[in-house]
Amino acid sequence: MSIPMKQLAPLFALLILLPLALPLNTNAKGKPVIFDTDWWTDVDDVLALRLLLRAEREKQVKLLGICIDAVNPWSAISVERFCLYEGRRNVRIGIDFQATDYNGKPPYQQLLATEGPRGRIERNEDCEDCVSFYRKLLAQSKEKVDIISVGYLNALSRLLNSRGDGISPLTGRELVRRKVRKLWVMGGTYPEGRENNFCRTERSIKAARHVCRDWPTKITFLGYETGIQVKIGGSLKYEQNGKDLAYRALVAHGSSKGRYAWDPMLTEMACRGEKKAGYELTRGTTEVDERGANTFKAHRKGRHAYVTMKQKAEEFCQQLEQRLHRP
Ligand SMILES: [Ca+2]
Repeated sequence: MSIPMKQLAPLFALLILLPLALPLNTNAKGKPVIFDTDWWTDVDDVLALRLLLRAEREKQVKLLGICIDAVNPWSAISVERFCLYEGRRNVRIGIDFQATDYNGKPPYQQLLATEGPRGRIERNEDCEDCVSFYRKLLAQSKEKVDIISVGYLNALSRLLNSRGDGISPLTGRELVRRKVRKLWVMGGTYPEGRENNFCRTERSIKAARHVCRDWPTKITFLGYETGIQVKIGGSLKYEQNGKDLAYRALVAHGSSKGRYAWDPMLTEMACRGEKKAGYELTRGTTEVDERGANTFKAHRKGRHAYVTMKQKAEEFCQQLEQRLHRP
């Protein structure tokens, strides 16, 4: 049977529009999450995303979308193609298009963009800006959403500053207050110190100060001092004769023996909950100064908390290392 082109035209139009109008992932079970990553100079974001997508397959979470908070030429295409490599299609991606000043050479993004399966994204501009991305996902979600931040906080700061618009009459802060359950942040050093995700640039410092001061929900932080005790990923060398794409990203980063697990630990904890994942909480308030250094004032009713490991570091290593492999 042949169908006249005229009848097919609306279908083609719909197919062209599809990348910009993907349905929300509302049928999957698990708590809804948005992943916010710099996907930039460090490779632990790649391992974190692998763990997150595994948690989604296990129905612990449902991934509503990924926000990239630092722009490089291969940001969106490499994120999408790594997701496809992991078997996750149609992931919604937003970008903070203002964050073009995190200088450096992207160590593994071109590799993922070249070697991963081809998807619908060819350039960053195929994605929407982080503010409308977040506002849409939050406004449309019927359940409260957890946000997992393993990068800089500039996209979340811009979300807080956003005004009511055609997506929602609510301000960004009010939208967060009503629609976000909890924010999970890899950032800072506890109880005090100076760490990259807060202090890297003027942009990251301003954003970290803003989010720590004004974010209206609970925040759980995992700091530099925790991730530096756990190194993972080296055993991926034995997966697919060394051709596993996450392992090749580690090699491209110069971390063939593994990388410290800041982002993977935070992500796994966000999926499972602090206690189940083996952490103890200290409640209080995190403050960030104009140099990007942070202090933590402990008090029982604080909206913030940072975590310390209840198990030995080797146990975290073993558990996370194992979860990086395909079951
Ligand atoms: Ca990161």
